[in-house]
Amino acid sequence: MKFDRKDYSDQQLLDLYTALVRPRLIEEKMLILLRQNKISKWFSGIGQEAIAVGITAALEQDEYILPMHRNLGVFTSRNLPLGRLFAQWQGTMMGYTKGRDRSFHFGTNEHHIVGMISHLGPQNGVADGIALASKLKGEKKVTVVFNGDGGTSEGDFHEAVNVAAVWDLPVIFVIENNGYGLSTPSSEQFRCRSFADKGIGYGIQGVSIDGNNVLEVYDTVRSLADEVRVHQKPVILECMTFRMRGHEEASGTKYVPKSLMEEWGRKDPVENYEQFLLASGVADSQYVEEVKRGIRKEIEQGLNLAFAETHPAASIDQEVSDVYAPYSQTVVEPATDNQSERRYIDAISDGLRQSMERHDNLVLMGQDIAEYGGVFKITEGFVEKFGKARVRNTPICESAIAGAGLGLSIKGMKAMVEMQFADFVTEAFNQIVNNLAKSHWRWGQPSDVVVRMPTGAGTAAGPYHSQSNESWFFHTPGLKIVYPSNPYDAKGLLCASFDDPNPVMYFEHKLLYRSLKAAIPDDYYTVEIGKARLVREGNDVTIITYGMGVHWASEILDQLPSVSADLIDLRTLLPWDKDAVAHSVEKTSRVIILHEDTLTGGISAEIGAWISEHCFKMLDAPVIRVGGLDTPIPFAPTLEANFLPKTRFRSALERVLAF
Ligand SMILES: Cc1ncc(C[n+]2csc(CCOP(=O)(O)OP(=O)(O)O)c2C)c(N)n1
Repeated sequence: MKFDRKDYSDQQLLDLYTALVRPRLIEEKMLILLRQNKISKWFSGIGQEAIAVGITAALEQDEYILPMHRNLGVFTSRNLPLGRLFAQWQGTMMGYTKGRDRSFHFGTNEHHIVGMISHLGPQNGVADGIALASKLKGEKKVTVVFNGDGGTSEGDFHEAVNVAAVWDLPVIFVIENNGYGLSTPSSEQFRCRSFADKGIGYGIQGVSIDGNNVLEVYDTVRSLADEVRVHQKPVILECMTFRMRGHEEASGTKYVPKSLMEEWGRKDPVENYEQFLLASGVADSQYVEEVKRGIRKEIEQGLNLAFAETHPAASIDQEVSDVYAPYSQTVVEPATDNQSERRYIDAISDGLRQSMERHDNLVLMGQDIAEYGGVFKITEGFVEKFGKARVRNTPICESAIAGAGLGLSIKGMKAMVEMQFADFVTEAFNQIVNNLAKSHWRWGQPSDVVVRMPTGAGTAAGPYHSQSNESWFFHTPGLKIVYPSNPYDAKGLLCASFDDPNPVMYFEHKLLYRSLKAAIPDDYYTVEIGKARLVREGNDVTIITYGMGVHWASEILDQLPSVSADLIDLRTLLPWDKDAVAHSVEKTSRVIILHEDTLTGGISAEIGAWISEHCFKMLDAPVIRVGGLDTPIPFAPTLEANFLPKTRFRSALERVLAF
């Protein structure tokens, strides 16, 4: 292995050595502890340390790094206190996740590190968001995200590189090409000759280097980072390396030919660099031993701290209270009595515009939302008013964009992600339920993102432009879900969603866009999230619904003047208003729950179960649920009407009243 020291001083070379030996010695210690059953699992980076160490050393301290499971060197090079790092691995309170997540699955803004979620690829979209924030703030910073060669097969990698290319984001996409993804060799994972070649496909620069040569990594990344900071364009950096141990310790390396192990053993990054320093007289053996002795001491001290703690005492309150970022909403009243007649769609547009004015750190992202104004024209005229930097057309990359929302939050910004149709949220599902929803609970990072979801049927648009999918998210702790049924709530809840630092799924019914009008305040105002509205008051029955259901139920009640019903519009589905429901059930003793979404596992199932458990003694009849048929949504209007619950609602209502 050839080392070219260029103009680097002896001290720089020695610092790099210390940084390189530290993760190796920690790992060696961890392997011993693993054999002694003192730690539970270990993902080894032995043989790959030069990449994490060289890259981290080449960056500025406040440039974000998004590492993977083999990048201990990133954490040690950013000087995380070892006691805390070891405590994190042990799942104790001194760690970074209050014992909630394992190994390297955490971030620390103090050290400008955003750790992975298990799914690997989503890191890349988050990196895009961080880089976008840096770019918008004019910071001239680079963001570095790590990938294994296997992880590049994921759509998330492709989407994020594409977005970075199109948006000229200052990201270095590092690929540690170690020949295997778990047991799968490269030949069964990808066909490209070199990952540097992929740069051509994305229209960006691609570079391939020896990832075992710490000087080459350091030197390349220093100059690449300089270029990226100035030219604000992404780069793919492939680092050739090898994983000398199993995927994780229990899985072994039987599938790896011995010759490969021997060949790469000779290229060990730590030993080779040490030999270079000794041979060139930059260090002597006494120095090397001193460095190692010092690090071993740090490790022992760290372990003493970490092992002094036991697993956290569990507290339901503590666990539940960290699901959402702390926030207490102050409802904003309109400044004047001025009102205008606005359609539901105008109300959304007004709320969005006034939120953009209120929050100068809010960025809108979605397909065709810029000059074109969005497929429903909600953002028409926004580019002229707010500029293209804040009103961003996106490639068809829902996952990367949702991830970018989290990245923007990490840099203190707010994001709106518009799904062109709620149906397409499937592409961003992982980012939403695993990243956005969990980041606050895992490591205290709020996801200040509103995902707008044009939803619902009634437009004869078939199975992929009509779905109600709110219950997919209802089951996910960490999200909030709002679903306005009228123009007043549409604007007030949207504005409230942007004020709230938590991720909010904002459902807007397409059929209501242009069919519903009301006089609403011209000024900015908010509606309380989590608060239902009593649309009609009565004594015989409680109707619980939201969205289109509010209008269907009103229509049927108009036809049945003798029925005296409380009609509750939930408005917020997560967290839903239990008090309003209990209060009404206590009065009426009969409940029917209506929603457009399919019945099985729908939101009515949860609410019905809750009422059965908590209001059992108040009930005079079983809780009746009415929803869409348990089928996909058909295209032909006759079939679609048959799918929707409206026609079945009246007889169900009569049934509950007859009990
Ligand atoms: C979406 C997803 N699928 C599968 C896995 C299981 N898994 C974890 S790591 C891994 C191999 C990753 O290989 P690579 O990206 O090359 O990284 P390396 O482990 O070689 O550093 C697999 C299959 C996962 N974590 N996430």
